[in-house]
Amino acid sequence: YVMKDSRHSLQYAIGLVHRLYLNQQIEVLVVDDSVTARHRTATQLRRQLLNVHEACHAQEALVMMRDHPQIRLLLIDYHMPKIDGISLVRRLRERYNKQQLAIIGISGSDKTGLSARYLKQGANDFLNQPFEPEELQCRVSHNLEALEHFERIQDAANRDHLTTLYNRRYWFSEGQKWFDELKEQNVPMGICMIDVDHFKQINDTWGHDVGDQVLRHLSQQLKKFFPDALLARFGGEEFALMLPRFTGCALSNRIEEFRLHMRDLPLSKDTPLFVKASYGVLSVDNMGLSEALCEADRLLYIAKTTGRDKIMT
Ligand code: GH3
Ligand code: MG
Ligand code: MG
Ligand code: MG
Repeated sequence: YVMKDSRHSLQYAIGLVHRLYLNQQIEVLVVDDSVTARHRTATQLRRQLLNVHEACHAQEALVMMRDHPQIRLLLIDYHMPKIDGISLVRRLRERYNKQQLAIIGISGSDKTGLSARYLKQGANDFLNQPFEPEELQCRVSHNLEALEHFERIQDAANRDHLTTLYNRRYWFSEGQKWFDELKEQNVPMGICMIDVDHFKQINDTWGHDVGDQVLRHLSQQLKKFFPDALLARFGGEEFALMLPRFTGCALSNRIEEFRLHMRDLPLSKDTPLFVKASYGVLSVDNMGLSEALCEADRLLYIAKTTGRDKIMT
């Protein structure tokens, strides 16, 4: 990657190297009916180590967006047959907001105030053709950086810093959406509340850092074990799960499996510490989200007061 002399580019380059290291290439889409122009733009973007898709008209672009949900940025030419670039922006904005997806409008001429029209329809930026490779590179970098900044701000607001699980507030707002959608589609669901047993003792015996490690360890295992669940750290050593499609025995068996898995899994090779916890497990029927959570919490309390290290349904 050719580093330019601004701090922004340096940060971008570091981010790029990091993503390459993690094998997470950023996907972009160039939409242009002119083969020559499209190839030129795509080639320049590939030099920026981006994973570039190409579409020759709007309809193809919409299909690609559906098939490649990882696409983060689009460059859209104006003059195209059937659906022009601005109409395509309008359609895309019905589905993706500016913070999810960056759009840069492109046109050969700006005589008709095209840039303003693009921006009004929700494009993030505009490029006049022919453009310098460096201008393309800068605009693309700036727009990707803006998306990343927004993502970081969002994560800071919605996630717990220690475990990177969602926080309680976000779990509730996202959970309500899941809840409503699942109800509408008649999909049953389970809710589980977890509280680590005698966590204060773990802190007192092993130290606060090991206590933190325990919370991260439990969170990682939750993510692995329940990839389709909505997970949160509610605070302290308390966690919540929403599990679509799991109720009754299937739900309690799955949670029991996890409980046993955790109590057999040492914190690390050198730390023979096994995480025991109590679980309140509820199959949701005719109730609201808050009510369901209260009920799961009540079951958790019963698990706590009747011996701990168990699930209560
Ligand atoms: P019980 O089995 O009844 O749940 O007992 P407990 O010790 O797990 O529960 P208690 O509520 O008495 O103590 C929770 C402890 O968790 C107290 C608090 O210092 C500790 N704690 C809360 N947040 C963190 C954290 O982020 N890191 C660490 N290491 N400890 C935390
Ligand atoms: Mg064209
Ligand atoms: Mg506890
Ligand atoms: Mg607690």
